[in-house]
Amino acid sequence: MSSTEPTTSLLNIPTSQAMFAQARELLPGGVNSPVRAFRAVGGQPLFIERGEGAYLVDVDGNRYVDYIMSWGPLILGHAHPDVVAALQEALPRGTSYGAPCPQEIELAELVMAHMPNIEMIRFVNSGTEATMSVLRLARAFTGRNKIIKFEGNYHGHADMLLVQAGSGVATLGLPDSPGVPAATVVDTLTARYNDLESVARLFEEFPNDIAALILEPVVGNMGLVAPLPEFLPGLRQLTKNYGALLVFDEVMTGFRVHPGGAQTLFDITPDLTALGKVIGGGLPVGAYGGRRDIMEMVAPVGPMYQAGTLSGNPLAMTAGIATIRGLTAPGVWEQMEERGEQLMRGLHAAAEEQGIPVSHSRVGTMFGLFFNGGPVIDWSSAKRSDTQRFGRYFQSMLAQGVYLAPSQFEAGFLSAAHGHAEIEATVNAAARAFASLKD
Ligand code: HOZ
Repeated sequence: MSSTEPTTSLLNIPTSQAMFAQARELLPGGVNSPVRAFRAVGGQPLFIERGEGAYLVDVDGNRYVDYIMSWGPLILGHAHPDVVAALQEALPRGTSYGAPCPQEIELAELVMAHMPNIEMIRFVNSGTEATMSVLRLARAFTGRNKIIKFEGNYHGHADMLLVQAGSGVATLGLPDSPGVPAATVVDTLTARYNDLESVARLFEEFPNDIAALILEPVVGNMGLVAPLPEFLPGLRQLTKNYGALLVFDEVMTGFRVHPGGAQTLFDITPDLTALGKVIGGGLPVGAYGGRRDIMEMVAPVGPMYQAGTLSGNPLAMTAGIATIRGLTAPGVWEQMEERGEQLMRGLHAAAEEQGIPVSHSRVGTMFGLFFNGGPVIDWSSAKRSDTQRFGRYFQSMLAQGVYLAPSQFEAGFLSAAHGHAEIEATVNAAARAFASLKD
């Protein structure tokens, strides 16, 4: 893995270049979230003027088919008319009340209708808040302190979870972070994704100490890595055997791999679930929920404290409601699956034709492409990918108007706005990009 200093871009982006120079004086790395800085792929980030359906338009007027979709939330595409109309209707009535509002009930009911394992829910403001809070709850409920997480899984940036993490920290080669006191991670145990033995060993070593096992049921933060068939049922059994809670971090996979999340797709009942992204339709949101007996530990019903000024605010709730209604409207999901299949078939054929070894996968509306002959089943196999080659592929795609995540270790996201034409253009661009990699 290498981190490349910004280089001259192939693109005509003078305004973005000027803005980046200015932003670097004001914001660390010129960005507000590290992976956006393009450090792993060279070049520099684009400054975005607007989003329209499947497209992003930068401040220099260049258009790109977008496969980041704000890192997942925009499953209906940018500025979807129903989401915009709902927000326009809600906005004049205020942005935040710091008091209950009807939209909280509506979104809670909608989420639970699709994820029946969630019997009660608490809305928060980000995925990081959701995972941090859900683990406090798991510890409170079980009276135990240790948690298990997997190498290459990313659950936001709470101290206790910045251990062997994926996403930006994996991209930048910083799987652990300075500033995290050793005491806060002493109870964080790590296992290998898709390796039940590695989990069983931890339970054997600490049979009465593990409060919860948290995972991305389909990992979207080390590229896209799906669970092997026996993995999730095996985790359910192990956690049950040892009295630990199974926590699905579906911040990314919720309403993305299936309208009912990975828990519905794989028919597994976690005790607790963390959500974010899609349920806020592009506004800041997170949530955690699950078994009623556990959720009743949350204050003010129970003693586990967690609070938030903007939690459940009417705008985020409104965007989430409109987004979930849109993605579950007749035919919408099926069409996204179809487009996803078309994209994967096209990428596979193009790579094969050029003799470029890749390993690709798709689960619902998330996809990944590793420059790696595969199989990719865990962080060790993911990190064997040719990241230099990914960087060249990324730059070629960008220059051809396709905006991918600027890291080998992030997933791609489809939306309902990606039509046949966008997919075809993407596959044609990829064919040219793969051809250029042979030089
Ligand atoms: N954690 C997200 C990527 N897996 C967020 C990245 C960003 O917003 O820059």
